[in-house]
Amino acid sequence: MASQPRQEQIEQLRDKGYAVVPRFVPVDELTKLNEAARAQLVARKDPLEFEADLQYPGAPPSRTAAGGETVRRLLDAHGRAAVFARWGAAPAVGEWMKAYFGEDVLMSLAHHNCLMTKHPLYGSLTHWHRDIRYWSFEREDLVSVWLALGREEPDNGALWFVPGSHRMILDADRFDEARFFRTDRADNAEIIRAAESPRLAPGDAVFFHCNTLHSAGRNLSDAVKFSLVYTYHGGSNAPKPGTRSASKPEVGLG
Ligand SMILES: O=C(O)CCC(=O)C(=O)O
Repeated sequence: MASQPRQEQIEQLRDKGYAVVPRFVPVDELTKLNEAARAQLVARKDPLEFEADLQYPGAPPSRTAAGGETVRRLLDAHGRAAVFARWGAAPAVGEWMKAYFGEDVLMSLAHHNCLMTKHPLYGSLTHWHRDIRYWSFEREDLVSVWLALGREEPDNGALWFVPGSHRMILDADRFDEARFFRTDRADNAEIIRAAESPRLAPGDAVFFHCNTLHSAGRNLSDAVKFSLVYTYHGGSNAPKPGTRSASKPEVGLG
């Protein structure tokens, strides 16, 4: 099946808050990304984030408990491997983002910029949230690209999205102290009922808005799931000075 034209993908992102682009990464590059991902997981070089640090549901209670050394994110993907950096600033990504933002685009090195791993057994689920919760920019208009290096389906911890949630006005009391979307409220539960989990094949990409409510399940398969994730914003939407969002240099995509 042929991909939708880019403009339709962008309209879908504007409407639903996310858009899947099948076969976004060509097979030869996907092979290199997978080789680099596996080598990086074996090398375990800092900066790493562990499941035990996050304490999401299903995570080991501490780094010394069984499974406590399970890696959740290999941070600074851009600095880890040439092929990761190449995909962060790939022309296909840059053109997509420029068409969406309608101006020059910058990639944040402070947000996402990671290789996400989800392990069987100790890989935790992620509750409903908006990525913007800890980000500080002039406008809440950023887009992330999630590159699936392998298949991603509900049984191995795939993402779930609430269509249209990026356009919803949701007061602070709909979220808990960690700014997860509260599931104990009937009005929130009604919203979550509309969630969809797009099945991703290896090399597929999901573009999603920083205000789109999303979550992800546990990995019930027997293989680690790898995804490369970067975040972008338009040149006119600067990170606020003094915040974590402004703490690292950014990469221009022209
Ligand atoms: O893979 C997951 O558990 C979801 C990760 C996620 O939503 C995030 O890091 O914002």
